[in-house]
Amino acid sequence: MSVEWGEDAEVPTSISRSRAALAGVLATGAGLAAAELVAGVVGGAQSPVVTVGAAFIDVIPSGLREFGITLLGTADKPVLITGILVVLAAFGALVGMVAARVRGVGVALLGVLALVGVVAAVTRPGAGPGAAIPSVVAWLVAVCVLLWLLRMYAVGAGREAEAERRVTRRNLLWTGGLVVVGSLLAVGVGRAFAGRRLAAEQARSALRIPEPPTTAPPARANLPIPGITPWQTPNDVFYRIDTALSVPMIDPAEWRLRVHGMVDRPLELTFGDLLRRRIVYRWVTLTCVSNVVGGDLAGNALWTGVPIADILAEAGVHRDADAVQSTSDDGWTCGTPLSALTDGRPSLLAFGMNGAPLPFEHGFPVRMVVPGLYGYVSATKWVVDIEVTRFDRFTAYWTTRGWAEKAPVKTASRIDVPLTGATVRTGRVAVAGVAWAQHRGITRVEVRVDRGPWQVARLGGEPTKDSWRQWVWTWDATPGAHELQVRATDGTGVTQTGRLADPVPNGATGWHTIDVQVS
Ligand SMILES: Nc1nc2c(c(=O)[nH]1)N[C@H]1C(S)=C(S)[C@@H](COP(=O)(O)O)O[C@H]1N2
Ligand SMILES: [Mo]
Repeated sequence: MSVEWGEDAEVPTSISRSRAALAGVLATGAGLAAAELVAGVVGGAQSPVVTVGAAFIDVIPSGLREFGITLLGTADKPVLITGILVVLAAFGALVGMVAARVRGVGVALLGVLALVGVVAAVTRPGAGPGAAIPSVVAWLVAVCVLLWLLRMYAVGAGREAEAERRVTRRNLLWTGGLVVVGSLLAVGVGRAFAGRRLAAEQARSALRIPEPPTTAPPARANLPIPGITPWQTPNDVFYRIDTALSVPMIDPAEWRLRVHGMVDRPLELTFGDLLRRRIVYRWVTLTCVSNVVGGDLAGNALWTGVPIADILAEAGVHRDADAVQSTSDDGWTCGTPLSALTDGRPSLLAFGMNGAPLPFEHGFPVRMVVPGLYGYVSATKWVVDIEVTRFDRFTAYWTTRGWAEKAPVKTASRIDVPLTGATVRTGRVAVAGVAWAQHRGITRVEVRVDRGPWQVARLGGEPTKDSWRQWVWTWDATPGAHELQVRATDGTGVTQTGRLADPVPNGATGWHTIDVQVS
């Protein structure tokens, strides 16, 4: 077997054109198959063949497009896809033959192909940067397979060439078979994922959830300051944090929630069961423990859901329990103090966000929302299991990785305008932002300039103490370089500490500080 692996530089090797072409076709196919797999698994990404087809339809002259549709009718799409595959196969054959002579040029040609896929994908309407992933993976896989096959198919030019030829003929069969079977598997798995995704997407679009009386923010919550963070965060810009490489795509018809552990009556709830319960609408600001001082890992939304307390009461929680361990569909775990779920605050099993069904990335069909606790200890998305237990009996996902077991939100405030580093005009300047201390509320925000005396800011309305609050302070700015700082005081009368602390293990502290130029 030394032939396959011992291809040392002194022995000239050769490879027939047909074998090289075959290697190129197989490699291109393997790359595309890998892309199908990735596109199926990764949300927001699509098969390059499909995206290139769609882009092609968009760029050809409309006359030609109409002609194609008239000529082919409903067969136009299969014909287009077949056409793309034929072109790809021809291109793959060419790549193989070129690469047999100069590896680098073959690799580059595959790169050009991948680039077409990337450009087609990221220019699709609504495409995110993730849309490029399948084509990039396709390129990497195609290159690896190509280099491997060329190596396996090469024949030494020396005396033993005939024996080698027999070996490589065998290689041809098993390597080719391996690539074909692997590719088919990848396509199959990718398609299965994509099918599940499609079913969940259709189920979400068809889903009707109870509508809140209004999704508009309460009057006075928003201050009329240009550049300030809107009090309500729209779903599509709401920060997203989770460990899910592939967003769980759950059909609500198949969703079940187990409620068990230290309870008298374990429950299993369907989505329909949830809809038939007492439903509430609550504004709650979510924040991430990883948020740095001045950071933007926070958002405020109107959540529709069922109070977790109602469900726990029905299950009958044992007196000696002190925690709930919740688990997501993808196995992420979270530990929440029982008290935060039963003390009357609006801790919800939420299925609506700003009036719409939860977006998939935010936990569709059902997630937890608990005001006053950081997300990693309360806000389980895609929740499927709630176990009433004790903190001394389990360790949740982030707690095993060095984060605190319990993590109430720390009082925080942020300057949104002016931006740090900005240049503003001398005179009256609106310094404004948001402050949060969920479930304690914000009662005062103060600003200081160049470490001078603290000045009290005007606050926006506070429809609930579970949401953040806007604030504004009018600064009489004088020319030169200045430093601005903000601090907030919560409903218990405690003022935010200026001591700097990192997010690890239980949340950052410190006053948000910015520098501005006044001219
Ligand atoms: N299933 C699951 N739920 C999760 C997480 C996760 O990784 N997996 N991350 C948590 C963290 S750390 C935060 S800050 C919030 C963020 O919620 P969002 O993405 O809707 O803003 O979700 C929480 N819920
Ligand atoms: Mo988080």
